[in-house]
Amino acid sequence: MSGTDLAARVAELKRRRHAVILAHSYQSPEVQDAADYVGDSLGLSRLAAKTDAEIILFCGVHFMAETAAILSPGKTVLIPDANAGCPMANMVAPRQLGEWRAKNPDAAVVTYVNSSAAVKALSDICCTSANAVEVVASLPAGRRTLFLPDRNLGAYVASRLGRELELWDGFCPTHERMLPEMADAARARHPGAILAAHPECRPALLAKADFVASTTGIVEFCRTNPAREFIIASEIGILHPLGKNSPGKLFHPLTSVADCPNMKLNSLEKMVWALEDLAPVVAVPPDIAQKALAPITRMLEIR
Ligand code: CIZ
Ligand code: SF4
Repeated sequence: MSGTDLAARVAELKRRRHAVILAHSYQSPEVQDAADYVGDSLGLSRLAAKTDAEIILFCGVHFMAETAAILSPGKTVLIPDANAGCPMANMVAPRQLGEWRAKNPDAAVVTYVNSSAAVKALSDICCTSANAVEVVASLPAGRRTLFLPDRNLGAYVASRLGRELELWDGFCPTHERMLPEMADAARARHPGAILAAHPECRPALLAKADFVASTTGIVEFCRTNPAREFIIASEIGILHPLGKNSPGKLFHPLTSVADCPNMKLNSLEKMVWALEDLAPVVAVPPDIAQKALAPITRMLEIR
């Protein structure tokens, strides 16, 4: 089947199944275009909780579908490819967090949503890249704080707030591939362009950026900024919503190697299969879902 035929088949199955399709802005363009909503993991999970649809096809990575399942008990959450995991989320196991907590019994534990439900279940509060600064700022300033799994986002939050955080040594392999010298090369290629970067990038690269924000923050910044030309240091899927939201502006990826292979496991063909078979289902065991809901809810109350 051609891409157009597959997209038509997805639309037909979606109607027949009364499903809603959510896609992360790091998905490939054709997957994003087949979705009802495109956004970040938190925005999409909020939509998942609100929708009347009983079936949610979540085109993203596993932890995102898990968060949607936790916030939408009773709904069926499908993911096109069950192997679409996030290496950063896999860099901390529940046992390791348990040990870290035991060594720091008085510390608060802030967990980035890029983590498994079982790790969230052992945490005090969650955060996303859009609200990490506000979440950490909500904790008492003198309180010892463990931040996981992303050392880069943690270091960024610490520097923004002038606070010390204990950082887990995790990172996103895709964002880590972007190096500070690439910023100099991109600026030389595109003089005058504004450099916007995601806080999962290395601190030395963030130091060279004009603006640092989450995916939603970058899209909004570029849409409203009067400049016409931008260099983007984030996963390259974001170029698609950037182009759609800011027609007529020019976006250059910092590098084409920032392409997350896990995000790209999902495809139109696998979306068809998922809607035909109602599988693979992403389900979180009820005891873990219940424990993980508390730190997620605490985060949602802040922002
Ligand atoms: O939370 C998300 O969706 C991720 C992984 C990135 C972002 O900045 O939105
Ligand atoms: Fe995980 Fe990085 Fe891929 Fe996002 S881009 S899913 S953080 S590996």
